[in-house]
Amino acid sequence: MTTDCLFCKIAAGHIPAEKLYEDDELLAFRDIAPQAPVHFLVIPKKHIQDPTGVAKEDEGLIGRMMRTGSKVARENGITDFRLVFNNGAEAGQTVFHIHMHVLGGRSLNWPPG
Ligand code: IU
Repeated sequence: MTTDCLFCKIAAGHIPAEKLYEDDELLAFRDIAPQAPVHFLVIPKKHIQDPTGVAKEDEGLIGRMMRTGSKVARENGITDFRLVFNNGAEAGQTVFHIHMHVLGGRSLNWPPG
């Protein structure tokens, strides 16, 4: 755990979150500022700063994030959804612990802003 990282603190249970799924490696929880009727985040419990920081050994973990996000989306009533990883401030990343947004429950525009 990185002590000054908000998502490490959520993963460790030190800060509360509305959890949708949890196992030894991953946590899914609702975004506090939802941008769609269904909007949750999937994070690894291991601290990885951003997609650029994903190592070869993490490839399986990232695959599990996608599979888990898709399963939790279906469990929350959506079959069509968007998966988003922001990498870096200019791309909209505000929390520097890798996270996958899962958004759905309304029509989503493309391209994003
Ligand atoms: P971003 O890709 O780094 O911009 O996404 C960070 C998300 O984390 C953003 O959608 C926030 O609303 C969300 N979030 C949260 O769910 N809980 C928090 O305590 C904080 C941010 I700070």
